[in-house]
Amino acid sequence: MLNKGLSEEDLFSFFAQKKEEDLDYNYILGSMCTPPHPVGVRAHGMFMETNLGDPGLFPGTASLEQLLIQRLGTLFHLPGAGGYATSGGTESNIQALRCAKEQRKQVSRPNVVVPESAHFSFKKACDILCLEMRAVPLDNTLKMDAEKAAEIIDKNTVCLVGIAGTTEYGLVDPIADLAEIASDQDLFLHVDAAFGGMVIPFLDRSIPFDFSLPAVTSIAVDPHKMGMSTIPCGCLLTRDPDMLNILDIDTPYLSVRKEFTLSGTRPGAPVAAALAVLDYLGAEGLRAVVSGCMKNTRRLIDGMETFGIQRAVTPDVNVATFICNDVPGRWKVSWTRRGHLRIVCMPHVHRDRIEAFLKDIGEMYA
Ligand code: 0PR
Repeated sequence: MLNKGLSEEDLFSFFAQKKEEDLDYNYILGSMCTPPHPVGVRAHGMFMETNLGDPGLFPGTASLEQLLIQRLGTLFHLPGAGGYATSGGTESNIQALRCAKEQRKQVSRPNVVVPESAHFSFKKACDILCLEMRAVPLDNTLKMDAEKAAEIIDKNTVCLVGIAGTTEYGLVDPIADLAEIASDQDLFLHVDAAFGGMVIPFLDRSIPFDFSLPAVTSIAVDPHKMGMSTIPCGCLLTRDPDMLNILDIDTPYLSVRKEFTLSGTRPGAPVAAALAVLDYLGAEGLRAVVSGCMKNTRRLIDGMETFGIQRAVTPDVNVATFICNDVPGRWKVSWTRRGHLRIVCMPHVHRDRIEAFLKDIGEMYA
């Protein structure tokens, strides 16, 4: 701690210098984050001091959270869905598994069945909740093999998980097949649509993944990814609007008597930002964003293949992967655990960025 405070000028010139050290989004091709939409930034600024952890003090902000959940529930074909705003996919997945475990309290050695492609947040969740994580192998298209999932499920399984928009390959697991299994075995089915939830509803092609499948119990979706809100904003949606109450604990001195959230203090600002972006763009605007991202994904894949760099899979959403070992240094890409080059065509990855990348990589492989 400094003894004497800095002048505002010195402080912010230091901060500006630090900000300079951060990478430029113009060259970031491997992230699921994107600069927030300007209306999101404006809304965030308006609600900076609000705390949803004590909603009775901020009833206006709390009603924005309800609106956000209502909008997303409607998008997922269930306007009356329950849920709340989390800090992101990790918290949503933890909370879904907490509910699933709590619903089957009598199971002494509970397990969760997830695809091998599941995000590492499930490892954290299982670790915290003392759940055994059973990974289901993928089929040759790198999607969860539903038949194998059915074989791995047993009487101690408390939750089946499918991914709608896998982190590494942008694929949607066969959620309709998983829903059939879940319905036959009366299982909790959680869909991790942290990335895909804001993409799949706006694709030209319809892919079943949401509450339109009666067996889907809960869905994780992150406005801070394709929803262009400020960070952090995830949402957990539940078919039963009261489901989360199973996690209620007493909060005797707050403006509410009980809470089911994982965090105590929760920021209202990114929640307002998420709603602002949804309501400003509307379905039409979001469809245009997704359509642009998908066009760029296809252009990238076509362009790479003209250089002989083959795609690893044909993605369902805007994540492109390639059999490729190296890219020109200034581009920040990522690599999957199978060693494939991975590029996420987020909203900031405009067509001119794709063309600039293709030009660079074309020269490298020429
Ligand atoms: N589920 C899925 C399908 C995800 O892709 C992610 C994050 C999560 C859950 C967890 O979400 P939170 O990170 O919001 O808790 N996927 C990205 C990833 O691991 C997160 C990310 C974003 C990482 C930007 C790096 C980065 O630069 O790739």
